[in-house]
Amino acid sequence: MTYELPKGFLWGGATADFQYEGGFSEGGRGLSSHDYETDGSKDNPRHHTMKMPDGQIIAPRSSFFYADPVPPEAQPVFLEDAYYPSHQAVDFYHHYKEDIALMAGMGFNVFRFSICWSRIFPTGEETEPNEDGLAFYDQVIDEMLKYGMEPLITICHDEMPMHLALKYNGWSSRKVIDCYLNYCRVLFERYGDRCRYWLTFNEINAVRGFGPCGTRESSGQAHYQAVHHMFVASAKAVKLGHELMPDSQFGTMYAMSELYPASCKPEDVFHRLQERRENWYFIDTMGRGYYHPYAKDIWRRRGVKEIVMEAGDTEILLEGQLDFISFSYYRSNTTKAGDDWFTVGGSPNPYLEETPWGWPVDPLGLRHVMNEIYDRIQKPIFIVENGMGAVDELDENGLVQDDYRIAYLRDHLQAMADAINIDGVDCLGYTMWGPIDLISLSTGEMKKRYGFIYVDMDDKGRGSLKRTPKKSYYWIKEIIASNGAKLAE
Ligand code: BGP
Repeated sequence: MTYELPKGFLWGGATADFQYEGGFSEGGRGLSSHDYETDGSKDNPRHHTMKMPDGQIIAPRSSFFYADPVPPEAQPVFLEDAYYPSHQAVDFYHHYKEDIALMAGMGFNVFRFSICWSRIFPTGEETEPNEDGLAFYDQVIDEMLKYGMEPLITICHDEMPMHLALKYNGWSSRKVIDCYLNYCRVLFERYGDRCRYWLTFNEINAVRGFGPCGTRESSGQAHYQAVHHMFVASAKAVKLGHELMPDSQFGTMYAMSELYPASCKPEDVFHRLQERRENWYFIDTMGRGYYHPYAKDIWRRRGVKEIVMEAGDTEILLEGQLDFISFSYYRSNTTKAGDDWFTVGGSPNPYLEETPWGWPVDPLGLRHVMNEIYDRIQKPIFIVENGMGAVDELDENGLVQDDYRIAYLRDHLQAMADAINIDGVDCLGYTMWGPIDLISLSTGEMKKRYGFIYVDMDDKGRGSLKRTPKKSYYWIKEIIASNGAKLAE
């Protein structure tokens, strides 16, 4: 069986503004909810730096699954001795021409990036957008189009203007839906003539805590209410987008690890179903346009008393269904009765190797997930993140010989091609995470690198920021040029 993919398959890379763009105080950009999040490491979680009214500094953990609650009276503060990776990131803001040319050099025909909401609406509540911010993304889009690269735009990648997070407690308020739609309208009117593919949110099923969805509490009630507002906002954005841009196609992005029961013990298998539904909850609601009956069981188990809905919410969920289902896939997880991803964590899988950051490597899991999603929601899918975070060392010639990355990507791309060519899954494309090294979301490090292109920068932002293609750069170029056929070699 060939690994060659159907004609028109989209090959590219994916990034997020606060991990890649930098330029945080330039071009009229407002503060974003990740801006006061410190760096960290695998064993040292990232923090928000906050000040209490009595001057006491507090540092709640910001890691999304285990985020600490943020007291309502706490205000963000920048500390002189802290490092905030989003401020410079790897400076796409000033390197976009060079970076896009490098991506074009690999043959990318799509590039996924996120627009920084506070670059367009600095507080989220202005009546007029920030023209400098809009002009920046005009230049980025035009530069991509020069090379025949389709933009795939994430409207909201785990962030929001700080002002909205503080004033409204993020997505827990319906007010934020209006702010978001205002923002979407501006994007659609400005870029709709050049951009077809849109994602309303990133990893909507994973966002918890103050950074990603802006709520100060990480409790089930606050979280699921905020998520309901995000569902409504997404559906309204899809409807508006289809009206303003008839050729547009919309997805929302989900974090989709494979999930195995730790044994064939019926209790473990049933527990796997319940844990899996914590993810299906998001895909089912947005892909089908209504809450599945099992939602009530999730709310009960997660301590949700009631999801407050307004008249029209049910209708809009149906009207604003997604056109395709997009997801990230990095790893698999294993679960047994008594495990809880949000509290206890999962179980080890003795059959799989792990990356240096402890993420099990599981290419066949990708094929399985693609099938599961496509069987469930009969809409095209789109893999919009995949890749391996690794420590890259420069050799004596200043090059990175990243055979481990090539092996990871080859195995995952072969699995993807099998899902398409053998299992018949309709997949629009594949965008590898972080084609140019960027800041890690979970740890805030630079050391955890994903790219085909090395960036000379360390964990504290020191370095020339020089970009150098790695061995994998030349490998993926060949794979893309053959539309996958060379994966067989
Ligand atoms: C996803 C996010 C990305 C990205 C990626 C890799 O959850 O959508 O923003 O960073 O994971 O994770 P990390 O950077 O923590 O290695």
